[in-house]
Formats: sequence, C-alpha cells, structure tokens
Amino acid sequence: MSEQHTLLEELLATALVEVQTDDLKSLNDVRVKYLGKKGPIQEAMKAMKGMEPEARKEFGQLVNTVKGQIAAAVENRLLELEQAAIAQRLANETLDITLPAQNLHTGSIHPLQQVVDDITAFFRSMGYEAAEGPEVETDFYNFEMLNLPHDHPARDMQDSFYVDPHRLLRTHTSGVQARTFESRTEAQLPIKVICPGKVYRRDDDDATHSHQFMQIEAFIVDENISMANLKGTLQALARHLFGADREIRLRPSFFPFTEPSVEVDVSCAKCNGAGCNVCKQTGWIEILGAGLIHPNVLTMTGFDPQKVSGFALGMGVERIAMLKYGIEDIRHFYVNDLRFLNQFKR
Ligand code: 2U9
Repeated sequence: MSEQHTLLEELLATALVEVQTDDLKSLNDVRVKYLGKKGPIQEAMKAMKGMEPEARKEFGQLVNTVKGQIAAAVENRLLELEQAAIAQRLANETLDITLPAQNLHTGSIHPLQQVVDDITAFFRSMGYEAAEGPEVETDFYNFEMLNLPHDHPARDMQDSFYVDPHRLLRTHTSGVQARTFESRTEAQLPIKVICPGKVYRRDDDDATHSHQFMQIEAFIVDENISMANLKGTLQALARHLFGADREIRLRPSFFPFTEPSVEVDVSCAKCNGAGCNVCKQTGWIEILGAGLIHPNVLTMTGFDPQKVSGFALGMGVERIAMLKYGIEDIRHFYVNDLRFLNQFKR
C-alpha cells in the first residue's frame, strides 16, 4: 500500500474518533475540518491530478470511500445528538397529572331570559306561536292601532322616547300583536300569539321601575272567546309560574285596548293568603293585566267584532322574576354582577 493510502486510512480512523463528540457545534467543526474545501479530502483530490491513470483510479475510489464514510459518520452522530436532545427535553418536561385542573368558567342564561323561556314554553304548550317585531315602532302601531288616538289621556303615561315625530321606542309589545293580527284573516282562526321583548317608557328609575324592561303579551282571537277562557288561561299560568296551590283574583281595571279589563292577583305563595310582608298583609300579589280585546282594535286590524272575539294579557318579565325569586331591586338584572347571575345557573 502506498504512503498516500496509509495516510488516508489514518485520516479516516482519527475522523471517526473525532466524530464522537457530544455537541452539535464541535460536530460541525469536525465536518468542516475533514470535508470542507480546505480539508484533507479536497487536498487528496487535487493530488490525484498528477497520477498515472491506473493509480488515479484506484486512489480516487479510496478517497471517495473515505469521504463517504466520514460523511455517513457525521450524519449518524448528528441524528444521535438530536435524539438525545429530544430525550433530554422530554425527561425535563414531565407532567404532574395530580395537579388540580383549572376551573372552566361557563356562562349561563340570564334570569330574565329564563323567565321568558319558561312563559314561552307554557304558551307554546297551549298552541301559541311566538312573534317578534321592531323596537323602534311607529306611532301608528304603538298607539293608534291600540285604540289610543292622538289626544287620548292614557298616552301621557307612555309618551316616551321619540326618535322622530312619528317613531318612538315601543312602550309595549302590543304593536307586534297588532301587526301579526293585521296580517291574518278570519280564515286562519284561531290566532294565538305571544310576543316577548324589550320595551321603553318614561318612568322613575328606582328599585321597582326602570325606563326599559321586558314584557310578554299574549292574545287569542277566535269565535266565542269569553272571560271564562281568559280566566282559565290566567289560572293555569299563575299555577305554572308560582305553584299548583295558587288561586287568582280579578279586579276591574281600564286599558284602552281591552274591554272589559282586569288586573290579576295571585294568592301569596309565602303566607298562602293569610297576609305577610311580601303581600303587604293583603294575601294577594298583582302579577299582570288582561281583558277582552276592544271591538275598536278588532275592527282596525280587519276583524268583525260581531263574528270574532279575543282576549289579551300583558306582564312585565322583571316583576314576575322578582316575585318568583324574591329579588328586591330591579337594577340587579341590568348590572351583570356575577355574584347575582351565578345564582341562576341551572
Ligand atoms: C292587542 C290588543 C290588546 C295587551 C294587554 C295588558 C293588559 C297589561 C301591562 C302589564 C304590566 C303592561 O308591562 S306592563 O306594564 N299590560 O296590563 N296588556 S291587556 O293587550 C293587547 C295587546 C295587543 C292587539
């Protein structure tokens, strides 16, 4: 074997030892040292130029073998070091599965919406459909269609937030009822609709009043609807909301859109009618207003009061929720304090 052969064999042996380094930087240094442009392999290739063809061929093969073996050794060591680094990282990143999990903060349905859902479910079970409508309502649908002409004194209590001379934030959801009503004909009887939604009124802002609140109204139009139908529905509603033992009491009242009109009381669930601080010693609590739809309203919405009749009722959702859950201040519903809202998680 020639001297050059021996040198190459020795070069390979030392390179293979140096490759066994423990860090990536020195491994790269070893690669550059042996395989780089100024390294011994390149030198050996240059030296081949002056050789006899036979010797050059044999020497060339040896240079290529040595080059390939060094490159393979560098590559293998690189893989080994990378795998060792991953193993080290995994060992350091052990997971303590005994640590308590983080709390998940889940939201919940707002108590007012829970009451709306509950009342909607009650009426749906009796065949009513739910309808929605605009919160900015025309003077016509908010008042005129409900038998409240321009100079009617009952407007004073509600004439509220006008956005222009003919449109205002609706003071009740009755406009939705009137619109629905108007779009139907006598061929579609019975018409049974509820409409829940926000309403706005000029009012005090105190523990029991707010200038905006939620309302649910219900109405039915059919042949031969009477106060008896209204009373049966009111009693079922009062028992659904406040318990199976509840009784109702109707007191005469006045609303421009119903005739006759009544205010509806439910027997106090706390004292069972005996008198206590909740019912102000009367045994009764007012929950809503109702009545038979006024013939003028029927006529205006395209129905013949000689042929059909109907009843309507309206309630404030906040008032129902306050009575149901013993909430003493209406403003709790609007400030979104989690200490309040979390009490209504189902
Ligand atoms: C049409 C015809 C009649 C809806 C009715 C009441 C009685 C009533 C109040 C309860 C508390 C409003 O939120 S509140 O202040 N409502 O007492 N509402 S009858 O009567 C209608 C509605 C629409 C076409």
